[in-house]
Amino acid sequence: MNIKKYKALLFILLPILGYSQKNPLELWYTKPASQWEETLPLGNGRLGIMPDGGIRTEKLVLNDITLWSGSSQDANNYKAYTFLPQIRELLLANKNSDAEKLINENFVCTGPGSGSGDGANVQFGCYQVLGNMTLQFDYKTKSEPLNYTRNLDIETAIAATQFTLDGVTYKREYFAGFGDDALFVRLSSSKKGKLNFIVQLNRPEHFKTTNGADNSLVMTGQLNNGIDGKGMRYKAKVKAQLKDGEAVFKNDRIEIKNATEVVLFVSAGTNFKDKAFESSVDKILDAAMQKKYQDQKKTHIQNYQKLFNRVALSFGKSTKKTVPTNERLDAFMKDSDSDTGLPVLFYQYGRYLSISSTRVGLLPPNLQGLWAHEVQTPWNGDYHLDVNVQMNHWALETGNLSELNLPLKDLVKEMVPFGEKTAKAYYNADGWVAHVITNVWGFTEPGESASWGIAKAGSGWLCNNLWNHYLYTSDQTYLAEIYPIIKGAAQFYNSMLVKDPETGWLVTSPSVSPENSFFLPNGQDAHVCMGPTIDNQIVRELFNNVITASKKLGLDTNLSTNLEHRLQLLPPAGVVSPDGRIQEWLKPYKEPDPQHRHVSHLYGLYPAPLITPESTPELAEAAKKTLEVRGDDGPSWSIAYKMLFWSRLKDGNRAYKLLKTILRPTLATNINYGAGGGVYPNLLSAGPPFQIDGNFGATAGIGEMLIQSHAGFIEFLPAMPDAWLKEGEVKGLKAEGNFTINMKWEKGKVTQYEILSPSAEKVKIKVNGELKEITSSKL
Ligand code: FUC
Repeated sequence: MNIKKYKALLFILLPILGYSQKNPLELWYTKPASQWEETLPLGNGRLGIMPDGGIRTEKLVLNDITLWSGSSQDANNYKAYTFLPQIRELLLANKNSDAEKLINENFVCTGPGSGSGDGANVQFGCYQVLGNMTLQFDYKTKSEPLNYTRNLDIETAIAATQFTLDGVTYKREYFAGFGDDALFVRLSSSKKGKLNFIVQLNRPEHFKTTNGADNSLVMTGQLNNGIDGKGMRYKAKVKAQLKDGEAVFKNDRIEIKNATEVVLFVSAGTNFKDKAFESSVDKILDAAMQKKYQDQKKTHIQNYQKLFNRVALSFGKSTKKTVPTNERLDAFMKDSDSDTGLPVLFYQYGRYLSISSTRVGLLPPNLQGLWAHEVQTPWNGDYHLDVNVQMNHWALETGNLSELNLPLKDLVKEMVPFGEKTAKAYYNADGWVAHVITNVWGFTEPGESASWGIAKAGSGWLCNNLWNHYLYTSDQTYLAEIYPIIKGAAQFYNSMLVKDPETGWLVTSPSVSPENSFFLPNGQDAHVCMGPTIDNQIVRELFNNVITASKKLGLDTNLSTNLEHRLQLLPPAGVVSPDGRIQEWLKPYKEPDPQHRHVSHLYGLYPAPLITPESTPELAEAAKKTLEVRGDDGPSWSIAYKMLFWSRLKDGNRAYKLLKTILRPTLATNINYGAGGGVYPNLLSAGPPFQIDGNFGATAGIGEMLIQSHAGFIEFLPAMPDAWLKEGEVKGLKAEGNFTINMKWEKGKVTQYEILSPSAEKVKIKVNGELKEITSSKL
């Protein structure tokens, strides 16, 4: 084979084999974590472990993505629909506050709902920490350690701690297995027999530890279901393999004495969809212990890299790897342009966090992904449907992790029967609806307070995520699977829309613009309204998608004809207010909080493709004004959302400014609704508190700065900041239509590119400002 042919073959094979990473992709520190937000997150999509790297005591927080308190419930108020006419009349008469009162009395969920976000002991429930594994060391010396480092290598999904004490080097290595489905901690000392420590398992409540008959330490318990205490059951089990020394098993501990090397195996599970979870835990542990540690580690790395190495990125050379990550963040605040490696690391960290916090066949990442260290996680660690869970998935398609969208699809599919009951109970409507929050128990009812709980964009917004996966994969079997879901969501909106007499448009009623409020002409502060812009945009987009799907699948001609007719009667994708912004409500109300964190009325700009600079230039201009007034701050997810908006508006420097804002170092953990988002030293995003949507949103934002494909063509480098123009390379990013993109650029110009797809296809692209049609290369 000649060299040219060999090179071509390599180029074709690379997307399958994976790309090697040019930038060192590592987080590292010179001190143990002093609070949980400094610990390093590891996860295999089901089990999580966060080591703090403590020297004399190490605490490792354990998680299982399925571990929820609460239980399935029916919190529908089946009389609610009888109040609907009255609520709507009050809204038509501009008596929004009276409507809100009536909703609070008769139109919210029954019972405590989310428990005001503190729902661990009510039926809504809460995603909880599985437990803590603590290791208490006895080094038999009072000396202080030297050369301490701890790190997380996201190329291998392995963390490590290392230090020297009295001439002995101690090493710990941790990973959440992508081979056997267990957690692994390997400890070693450079001199024989120096490992002396106690292993314990505990959690803040509902636990019992025992000494398993098979030389193990076992923790079991049952969480509160919000009724009689008999909720979800769990089991966590630890076993140890030693080189030298001995392990003594006591009721609440394993005592390791004089060992040179110890591997701790942790297996865990819950009875969420697994009645035999106790024996599953045992089996997984036994299988894991059969293999040599080095083989286990090798399989782990291979399996992880199958996903991770699909994408490689570089914005030129960066030398900042030599600085610990916390100091690197500080330096980035002062001079960001010289560290082009940090945005690459942050992008790949987002992909790492996705791979680690969800897996096909299981649950999507919740508000904290997979990682929680309390029994009352902020906002119940639930699935918020008014931006947060959707944002958790926005980076996946461009980031070539498409299949990780499927757990969300599964969750939504399971919500449908619950949402059908809710649609009937409150609106006497067809189809299904979900409001603002859901959990693993299928909650679809309005939240407990009208001010936020009556938002009804949740189900429609979820359908946008489901649809995007289709756009990127062109998978017709998948389309057939999601069709009943998106059709049911469209049927709901279609059967509950009412005519606004002033404009003649069909709108939702009652609703809210997520979590925001406005002033009525009489000065009263109100939330509840008719036809907030987000609902109008969601209904428009959803109807369009259902029409497209029904035609592709050759189904439901009558329904799609009806939706085509109804589309004509919907409000436009945006209305420009007298002051030049996109109006958030049907009327140009004054706002108590013009810089409110939610920017729901730009849903049509992102994620939906309803507003683009090319197709709707006036609305794009109005979107810019909206964003200028909203400002560039907020909790991290809000900053990330603004980064995405500015990317779609093709302003790379502004998007970059927002990225820098997200990367502001913080250690704050208070619940924040205003300005002040950032990242913790472990690069997890801070609202504060820790909320993973900021990571995933910013990852999506970087993807959107490099490639956009929502407007009928693939645009290369649509929103590049000056700082990244000099040189760069991208391999393996994806565009709509199942295209894989490789490209290189220099001095702001794309110098090389390649578009790959399963079969050669014609595709419109925009490269260096020029729009053209080319044929893709066969993958
Ligand atoms: C919504 C947001 C908050 C927070 C919470 C989980 O209520 O407005 O900022 O992200 O979800």
